[in-house]
Amino acid sequence: MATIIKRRLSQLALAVALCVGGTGVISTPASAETWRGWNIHVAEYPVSHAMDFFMSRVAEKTEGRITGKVFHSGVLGDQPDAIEQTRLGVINFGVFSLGPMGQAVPETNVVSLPFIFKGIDQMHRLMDGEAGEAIGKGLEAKGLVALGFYDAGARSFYNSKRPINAPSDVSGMKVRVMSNDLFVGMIEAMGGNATPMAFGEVYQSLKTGVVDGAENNSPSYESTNHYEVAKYFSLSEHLIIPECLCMSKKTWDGLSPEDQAIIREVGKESTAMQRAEWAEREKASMEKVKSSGTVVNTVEDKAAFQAAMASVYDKFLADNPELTDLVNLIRNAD
Ligand code: BDP
Repeated sequence: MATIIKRRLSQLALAVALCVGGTGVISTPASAETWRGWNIHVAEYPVSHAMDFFMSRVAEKTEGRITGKVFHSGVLGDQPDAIEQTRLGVINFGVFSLGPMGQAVPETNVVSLPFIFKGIDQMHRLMDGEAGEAIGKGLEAKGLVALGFYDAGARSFYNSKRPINAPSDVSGMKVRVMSNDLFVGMIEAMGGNATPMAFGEVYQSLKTGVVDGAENNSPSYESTNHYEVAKYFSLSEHLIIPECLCMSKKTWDGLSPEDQAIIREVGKESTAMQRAEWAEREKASMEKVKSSGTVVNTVEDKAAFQAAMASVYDKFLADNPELTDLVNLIRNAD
């Protein structure tokens, strides 16, 4: 502790000396930075734990050059807003689902295509490899530096009306989706009415019947208490959308190469931690919702849902021919 204080004092002395004696422009070492991290989830959630770990480990490994705080529960704003704020450097980092990122970063749309990944392990492999690299480049071009891709499992439908076993069961249903035209197309392809809406508004909307259903992974279904107001949970697993631990490029560009290396490393550690905790939380969340009277069914005929998505793929590829290779890279991977 005493060493940190001493180091901070000497940094301060150096900063003052540079300001007084010279141009007023301080290069390295920068005086201590305080970061703000955005998170949509409640504090007791795998994403939240991994983000808190990230921030405290960054502070520790940079010996106090960088400190900061993660703001949970979306208090710094909705996801689409927070993405913009992070691009602008007003927010320094966040964990964003790639789902609502499509507007800002077209490459991310590829992982919002229904059934594109064959499973979670494959998603990890591809996101840690070529697909993640291509998406990372897209993010960087739009002002975001990807430090790792967290797990968000597979998303399934839930609603207050009936179990869903076939695409026709979605027909006529009002379903909340994340803000992205792709998800609107996905629901419409099954004859449902899609309502894009902020995450924080879904509970009330389900409760009052503004929407009949929504779709998400089991930890989000559980942590938001949506299971209390939408008791049919149908395991369609139609979307596997990773989440990005992303930094503002504006913040990133102001860091020394030494601190950038530390942050890359801590990003990897926090990603590994999140993925491990995620797997545990999925099990715990399923148990909790089942024991509270939720009616859970496994969708046996996923092929029927996949077939219903043909028009979504056709439209996407027609509108984004430049992303065909990336789509095929994932679609054709083992
Ligand atoms: C959760 C994601 C979160 C999204 C939310 C949603 O972790 O980033 O905002 O779904 O449906 O699974 O909006």
